[in-house]
Amino acid sequence: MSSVLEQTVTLHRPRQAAPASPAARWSVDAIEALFNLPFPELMHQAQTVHRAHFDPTRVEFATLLSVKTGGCAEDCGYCPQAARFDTGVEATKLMEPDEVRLAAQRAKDAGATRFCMGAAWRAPKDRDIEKVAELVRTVKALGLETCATLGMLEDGHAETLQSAGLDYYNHNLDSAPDFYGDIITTRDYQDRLDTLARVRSAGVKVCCGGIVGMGETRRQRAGLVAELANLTPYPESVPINNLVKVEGTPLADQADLDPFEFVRTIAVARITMPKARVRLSAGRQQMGDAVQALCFLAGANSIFYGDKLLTTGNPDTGADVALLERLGMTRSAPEAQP
Ligand code: SAM
Ligand code: DTB
Ligand code: SF4
Repeated sequence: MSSVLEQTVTLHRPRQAAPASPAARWSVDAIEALFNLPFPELMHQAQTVHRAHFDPTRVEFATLLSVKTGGCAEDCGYCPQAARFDTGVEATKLMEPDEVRLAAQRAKDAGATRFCMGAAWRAPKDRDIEKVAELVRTVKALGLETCATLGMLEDGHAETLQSAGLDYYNHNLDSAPDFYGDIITTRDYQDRLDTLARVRSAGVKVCCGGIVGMGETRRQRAGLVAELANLTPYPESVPINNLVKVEGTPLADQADLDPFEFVRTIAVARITMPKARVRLSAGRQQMGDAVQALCFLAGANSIFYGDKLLTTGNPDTGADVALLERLGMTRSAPEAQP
């Protein structure tokens, strides 16, 4: 048996070295081994990586707006906006630029630096893209960073959005490839990867993450992080969502994920994608302040800021400002706009 000293020394030595070059791939085994580390060791590694690239006291505020809600043809098992689930979400048409301008101005006045527009589409049509491009121009003119999440893109769509001033496109892989089919059947993993490739080649930055707490195993959480970290390059923004259980969806009665497992997921995302904005995304309202603080310590440096996510609740802005203040933290300053 090893001595206490030997055990301590082992614990303080990183057990899982990062891949040698950016092109090297993270194996699921290596990522699962990070998940399996003792919590203090995992947190230490995550904080070391975080501090090498970011000021750990700063958090980005990104505000979401659902510009086209509900009525979606897809069957994503977590989603309140799928038409086939009876969730009480009413379908709306795409919002007009004036309405979006007002919401974006309010978000900016409240301290947001990024504004993300979500639409419940399987895939936008050419004319939808033209209309969203107008919304992007409107938001960009206010001096905010722009992001959109509209579903699968066809050739040329990402280029049109890029020309309008889109900074980021959000399209999540959502889960590990070997769990994905349990949650979504109407589009496959490769469709998602194809959209991400189109976004990347148009010169739009990639925002891509997933959801945990859907009944996946720890190895499958490692599988999701491996897919994200092995994208070349890895996404600039990585939203980690904790499932929001919505009545009427197939996942409404899913058992809660251990909060420490959520914190571990944030830490592992931070270690494997050192320069990404790791966003503590959906699920904060159900999480409590202490778990959120642990997520910041694990390397999360972005939140969705505003009373609503797309259709479900989010902590109110005053509570978020107060939480950061209690922690001696502040929001990130806007990044330089080109
Ligand atoms: N329809 C587009 C799509 O699927 O790409 C864009 C909007 S969709 C609502 C954006 C993301 O929100 C999903 O990929 C999923 O990760 C997240 N999301 C949706 N419902 C959620 C829930 N109940 N809990 C946590 N995250 C959720
Ligand atoms: C992301 O990863 N999470 C956000 C955003 N990207 C679009 C959406 C969360 C949605 C939570 C459920 C709802 O409010 O409808
Ligand atoms: Fe539709 Fe997106 Fe919801 Fe899936 S996640 S049902 S594609 S809105």
